[in-house]
Amino acid sequence: LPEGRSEHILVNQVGYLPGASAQIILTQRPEGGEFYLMDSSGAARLATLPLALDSLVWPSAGQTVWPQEITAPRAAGHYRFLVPGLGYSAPFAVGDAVYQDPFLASVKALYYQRASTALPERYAGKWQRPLGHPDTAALYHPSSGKEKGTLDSPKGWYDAGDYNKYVVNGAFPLGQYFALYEDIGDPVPDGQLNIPESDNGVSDYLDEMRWEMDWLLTMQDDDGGLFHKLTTKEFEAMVMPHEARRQRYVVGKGTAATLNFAAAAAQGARIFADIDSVYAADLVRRAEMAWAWALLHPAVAYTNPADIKTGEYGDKNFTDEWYWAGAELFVTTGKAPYLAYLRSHPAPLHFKGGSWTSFMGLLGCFSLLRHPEKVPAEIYAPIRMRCLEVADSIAATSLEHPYRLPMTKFAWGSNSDLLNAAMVTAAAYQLSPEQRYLQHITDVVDYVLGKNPTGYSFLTGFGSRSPMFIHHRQSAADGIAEPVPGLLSGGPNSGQQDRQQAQYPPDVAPMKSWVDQQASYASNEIALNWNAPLSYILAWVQVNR
Ligand code: 9MR
Repeated sequence: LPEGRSEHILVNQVGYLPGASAQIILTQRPEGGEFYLMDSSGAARLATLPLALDSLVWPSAGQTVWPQEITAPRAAGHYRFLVPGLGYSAPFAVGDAVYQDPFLASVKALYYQRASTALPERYAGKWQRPLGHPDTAALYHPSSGKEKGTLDSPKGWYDAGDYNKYVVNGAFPLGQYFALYEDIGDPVPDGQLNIPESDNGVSDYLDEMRWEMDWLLTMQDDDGGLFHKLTTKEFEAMVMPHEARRQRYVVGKGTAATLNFAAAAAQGARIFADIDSVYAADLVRRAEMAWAWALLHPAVAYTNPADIKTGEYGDKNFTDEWYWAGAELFVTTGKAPYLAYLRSHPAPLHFKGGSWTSFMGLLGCFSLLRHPEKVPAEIYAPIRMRCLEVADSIAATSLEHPYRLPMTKFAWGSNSDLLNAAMVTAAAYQLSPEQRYLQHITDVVDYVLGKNPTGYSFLTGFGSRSPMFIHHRQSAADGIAEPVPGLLSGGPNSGQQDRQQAQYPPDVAPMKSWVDQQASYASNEIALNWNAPLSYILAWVQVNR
């Protein structure tokens, strides 16, 4: 039998829940009719498994694949596969809490993204760093509607590998994080995250969420509308936060930012109600002010002014933003105007490839589905039915794909598109616990953590082969070999918008269009709204399997 680790056996490098049904992929022809489950040292043969010899040519991965069905061992431990003709797989763990460490890291990553604070060694370990971006005096850009003056707008999380703060992509991931809290209860009780607020008697999870919510509140103008973003004119160089000192501006004001804020603040009000009723009441008031502004300005699309070159988060279709805000405001307040909105607008419950641009409406639907006692049956029933239909279609489409994925297009942030799909099947599972939904969810987890054509686990710090050179300014500039842990790389992106800077292999297949290079902002960046559904799914799957 061959020795050594084979690149041609694709497994979840973190591991499996005990007894889980899963698929692994071989990308080279195996020999014989069986393969073996081994202990992690590779010395002891624990089980013999039948080898499926059917192969499939899959051009979008540039591969021929030999998928194998497996059942994870029931006994907790560490294992590998041995495939005759190929060699050993990466090691993987089996256990009830196998995703707990990656989950906690994915939440702790938000702490590492904090603006306006130093990260002392006590909390940040070797990724400690000085304070960056106090953001106490961001200049109003003319596009904000203000002619002069500055805004005091501290806190919040850096959006991604860059240091800007965008309202659209602050509120949206916050909504996804809130969804987890509402679906499974407090996933990180006080004292578990080792952040400065640990041991203050409040959930560490909510302490971390509040860092972002507090910032969003500063971005609301007196008239109720939300400025679009707080940003430099151009992206900073790959330097540490405290070295990134270019002037920051408050830019734009628009319907998408305003409605997303309304939604997240209204949802946050429910979540913070038991912990801080004054804060919660303020969130409701601010959310209603935002909704009122949006009624007066129902379709103000944001586009970058000529002198602003940073991320746009532009979206000209507000259907899903309206629905998300209306749904959260209705569930929180029960007031008639929000109900009227829901009655007169069909739920935008569809899966259009999983991009953030059309996903906010789904968050609204999930909140309605979570509160059957509050939602009139004639609104609830069709949303419930539609959620199951969409999940059925996601699960069925996935079974036709050799990697069991619901899509064939791999765009910017494709990993988040897949995880967003899993959030839909998770919502459906909560309505109707069908095995096929759960299977889809664990298949997505397996893909992200290593069972994908690149052979990498896309989560920094987890898996035997994970990104070392993410497009993330701190990780690039801190002089520490390991990137900040718990960050999800965007994943394969056939668009290769960064091909001038990054080196892709020639003619690389769409599902392999990813490189572990700092320059690759289009495939190997990280972003809040990519970590959010990962955190959701990792915690959710451990509770709901
Ligand atoms: O996630 C965004 C993706 O859908 C867009 O195609 C891309 C280009 O506009 O921008 C992505 O968001 C980036 C944002 O604009 C700026 N911060 C980094 C984000 C992740 O790359």
